[in-house]
Amino acid sequence: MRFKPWLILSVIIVSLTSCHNKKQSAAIQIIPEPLSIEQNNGKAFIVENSLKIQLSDSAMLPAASLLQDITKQDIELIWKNEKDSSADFIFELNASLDSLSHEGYVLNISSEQVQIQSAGAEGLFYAVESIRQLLPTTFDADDELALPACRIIDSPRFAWRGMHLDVSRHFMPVSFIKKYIDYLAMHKLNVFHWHLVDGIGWRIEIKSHPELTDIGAWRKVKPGLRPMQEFEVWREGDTEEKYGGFYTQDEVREIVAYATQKHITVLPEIELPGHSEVVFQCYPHLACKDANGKHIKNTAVYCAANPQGYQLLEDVLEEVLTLFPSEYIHIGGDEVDKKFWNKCPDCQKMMKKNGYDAHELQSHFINHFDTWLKEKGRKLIGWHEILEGQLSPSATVMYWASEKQVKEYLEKGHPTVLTTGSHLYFDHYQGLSKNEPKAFGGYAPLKKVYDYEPIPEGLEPQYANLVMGVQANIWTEFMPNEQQVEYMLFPRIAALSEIAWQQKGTKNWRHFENKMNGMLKRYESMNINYAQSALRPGITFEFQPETHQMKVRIETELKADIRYTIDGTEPSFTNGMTYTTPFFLDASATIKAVTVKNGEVNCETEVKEAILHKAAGAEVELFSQPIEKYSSNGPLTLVDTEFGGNKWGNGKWLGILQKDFEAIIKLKESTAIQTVKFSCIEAPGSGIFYPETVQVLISDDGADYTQAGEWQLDKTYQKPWSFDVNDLIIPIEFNRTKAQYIKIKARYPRLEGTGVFLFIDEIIVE
Ligand code: TNX
Repeated sequence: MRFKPWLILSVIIVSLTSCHNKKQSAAIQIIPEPLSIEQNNGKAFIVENSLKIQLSDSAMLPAASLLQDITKQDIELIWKNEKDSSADFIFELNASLDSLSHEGYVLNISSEQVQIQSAGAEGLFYAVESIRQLLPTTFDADDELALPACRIIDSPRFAWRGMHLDVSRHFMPVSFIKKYIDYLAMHKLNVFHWHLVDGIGWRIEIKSHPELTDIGAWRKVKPGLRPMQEFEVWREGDTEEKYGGFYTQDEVREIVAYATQKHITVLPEIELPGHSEVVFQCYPHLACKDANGKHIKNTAVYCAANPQGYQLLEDVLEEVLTLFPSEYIHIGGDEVDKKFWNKCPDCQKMMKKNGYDAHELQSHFINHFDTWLKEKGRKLIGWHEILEGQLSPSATVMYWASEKQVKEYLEKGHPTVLTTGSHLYFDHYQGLSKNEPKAFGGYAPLKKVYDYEPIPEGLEPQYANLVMGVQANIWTEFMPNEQQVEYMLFPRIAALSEIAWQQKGTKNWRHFENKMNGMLKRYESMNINYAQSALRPGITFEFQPETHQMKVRIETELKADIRYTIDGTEPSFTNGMTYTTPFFLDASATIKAVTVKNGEVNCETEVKEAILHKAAGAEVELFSQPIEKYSSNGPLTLVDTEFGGNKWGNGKWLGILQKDFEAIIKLKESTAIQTVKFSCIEAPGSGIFYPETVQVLISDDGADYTQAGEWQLDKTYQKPWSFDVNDLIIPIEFNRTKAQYIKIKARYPRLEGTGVFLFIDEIIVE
């Protein structure tokens, strides 16, 4: 090839100019996405060693102090009303911007000055939070910092943008609560819902009832058991290890003041009338009575007929009100087990006298505090179960059931905060459970959270207007420490912030994915223990009936470079292939995949067996129908080569309730077979059990069947039902025989006191 000097020169010119341009117009990336970003070609504003900030109101101080934190510069405050051209930053309160709300802002950056205008101090603060994301991820105080010339207009979609934290199941120290508040502010969230009370730990000092924390803040550690299992408070003299903690009122004040500086409202939650086991270990006389008039020991619910219970709670709330200035007070109200009320002679008497059923008794309890709070100038908010019975119309609801029922609940007409359980429960898994630290259950990976649209389709505007906002919840049953809370919070908090802030219909996953590149680096620079789950490859199979092949997809949620092998060797930067598009397999294989970054493997190897067995894609006749919710892909679910794995709720299983399982698999032609493997799962806590027996019968004509093999469970079903989930592939082997029809029967265990599900997935024929 001839040397072409002009080609080299032009390549240099192109790369120089494109490099230059790139620097000028590196796209502005902000999470949550602002209403509009106009980037112009003007020169950047250079942040000098000391910053002059012009302000006119002390309400602007939190924004100024944030600016100092994020730029690491000294600041000089210029108190003045008229614009001062010598100022680097001008903060201005401008009532004419009210249409953007007090939290919206207009941010103008030119080479001379940065001007921020808002109708409220909150908006100024959020503009500075946006500026944080215009700065490099890491820098030193003496580095030259440039803010790109631009005009950003911003306004949030929802007024309530919340994040909850359960500090009862596991206690989190004050230092972490402050960090948590910083994380919220950074994502423009404005409510910190502090779940201070639950069954196994009382976490707020109450001066009039010191026992609540002297005793109720500490529990016995019972080796081998989870915190809630056989829960007992720890008392002076007990020899067991103790666990717990609580916040003194001074600490609470400190945290509320800290949050106020970040424009975050702290919403305290004091659970009533359920989730209160700990209270009855402190005060046994507040529990319901049994038929013999004795106070019940193990209950979670206040006796609804005992005025002393109401009095205790009023005393508690009285102190809570002095500590928390929030308009709303959360009183819990979820999962009240009414069986005690239905047996307690005092509750029974009260129900009879007032003509209440158990739901109405609950409403009586809730409405008592609704009235009480109203008299004190506050508003009650509670979990959506408070809608059972006759709820006071003024009560506000926090909804935590699944997305499917949102519409139905909103149509009941109460102002509502959506903390939708199917999408916004950050105690749920964010990756395949086999790869994740133990979590509560459920599945809420990053993209599922991101894609959530809170307002259901077809909802009348008068009901849509009842949605005050959204919130995600962190229940800490399985989060023993701060690191684990961070892991569950990040990066999903970024997705939450976009749902809460961005205008309806403007989200764009690809754009978010790009922005997350930078955001993850920012998290790294802040030493945040974010989950890498969205960067771990997931392998899925799709059987191709026409070609009898398996289509293999390897994907990550967030963009990453994937390397894989199909020969059982370890994929790495140098071994295996780079994944670009789905590929096809003609025979069974072990797929191994990793993501790579900067020349190194960036995650543990994901391994999945592709089993292309003889019944793949075969015709299946099902004699026992699954319930609708667990019917997955119908009969094909059993032969689609995609295994359910260890999650029964993932749409890859058939769930059959109180029925024996029976199905016939019809192969294309008479085929030599010698093994049938039956995949099942047990989750006793959810009523899912292994079968007692599995039988395989074979036939060549579909009429006469002979038994080929049988399997019997060799363990007894245990009580109390455990929350462990196990999956099992049962091999049934027999002499190699030719057959076209395979009948599989599985008997469900007849257990007392519970409905029994059989969950069945792939039936492998070899
Ligand atoms: C339900 S959501 C609860 C909590 C649990 C959570 C676990 C709600 C109001 N109550 O007590 O911690 O599920 O996901």
